[in-house]
Amino acid sequence: MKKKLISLLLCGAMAMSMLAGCSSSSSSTTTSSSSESSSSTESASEETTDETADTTEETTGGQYEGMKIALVGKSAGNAFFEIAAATFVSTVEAEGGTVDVVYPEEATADAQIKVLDNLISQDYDAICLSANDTNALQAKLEEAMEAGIAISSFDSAPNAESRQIFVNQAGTVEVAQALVDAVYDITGGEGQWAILSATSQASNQNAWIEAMEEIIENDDKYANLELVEIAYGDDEAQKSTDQTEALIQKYPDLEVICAPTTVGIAAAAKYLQDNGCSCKLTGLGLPSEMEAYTGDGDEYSCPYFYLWDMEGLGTLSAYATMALAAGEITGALGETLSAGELGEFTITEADDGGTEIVLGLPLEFTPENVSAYAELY
Ligand code: RAM
Repeated sequence: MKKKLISLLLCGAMAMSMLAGCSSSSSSTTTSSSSESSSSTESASEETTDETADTTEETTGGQYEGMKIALVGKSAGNAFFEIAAATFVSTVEAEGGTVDVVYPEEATADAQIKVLDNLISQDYDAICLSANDTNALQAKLEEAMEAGIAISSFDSAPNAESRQIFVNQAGTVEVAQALVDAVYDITGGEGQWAILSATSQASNQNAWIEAMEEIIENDDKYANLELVEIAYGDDEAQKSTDQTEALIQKYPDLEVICAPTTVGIAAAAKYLQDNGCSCKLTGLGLPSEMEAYTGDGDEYSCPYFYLWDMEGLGTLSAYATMALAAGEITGALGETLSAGELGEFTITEADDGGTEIVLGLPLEFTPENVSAYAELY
């Protein structure tokens, strides 16, 4: 609260600033690594071509020899998917299979349907996808399953009828609870906060937001937190920056923005820090993109944030997809999956009535550990 007070006072002195709650220049911030960080996300909306992983490397004659898998992300140019894809691909290749990593032209269901249309005719054993929409992909994914293609999902789940299994990076409620508690802690338990999400249709972001709202409604502890708006930056860096600016202008007393998207949080972190805003930030981010903005001092926009084991996500998704395609699991409740070094997992019931495998708990990134994690992802 003391830190908050000081930064409010600093900002108060600049009440004439065009940006409510922010100082007018970026003089107190480090900008070199900031721009590096944003450039990796800025390209997200521009890279639109299908990207195919190099599948020509020698395989090792593993237990899934010749298996052909497609991995479909939400959109191109998002480092989150590139990182998850890297371990997914290496895990499958080590077992003798191949992976084509394909990104839709934009983060929409229609663009993913186009991708799926193309993949269905190409003899894949399995498709593993992060869904841009909960229900809109159902007909196309059912068509794929009828054609004999195993359908798994990771990161963002299509509805229960559209998939055989969902690899959930961290329990939905656990993620929501961590974020709500961070907002509570950073605001000091009361005040205005806003959510900066990805697209309005994103299954995973909507599941987290719904769970956050439920937690807040059902516990008086959070009664003094006022959620003023849910804004959507569409997992595009520029749009996320614009949405952050709009929130700051619209709500001069805004205390915290929670961005449950790696693209959104990185864009907001840079904006808030460069403009010396008193509004702080938390959410889900990549340590490598958030390192420059994470710190205890007033000059940093983010005190701490969360994500999960990114390498584990790629690895577990790969093992689940291979086991499904090989018929070793069907995705039914109670089945077990052996995921190499990650160990054994049991298939459990997901909140939407389908099944899932949960990788683990959310990881917290603080000023103390962010640099070490930034070397990983
Ligand atoms: C973005 C994507 C992804 C989400 C992360 C946290 O990169 O929206 O689906 O899991 O953020």
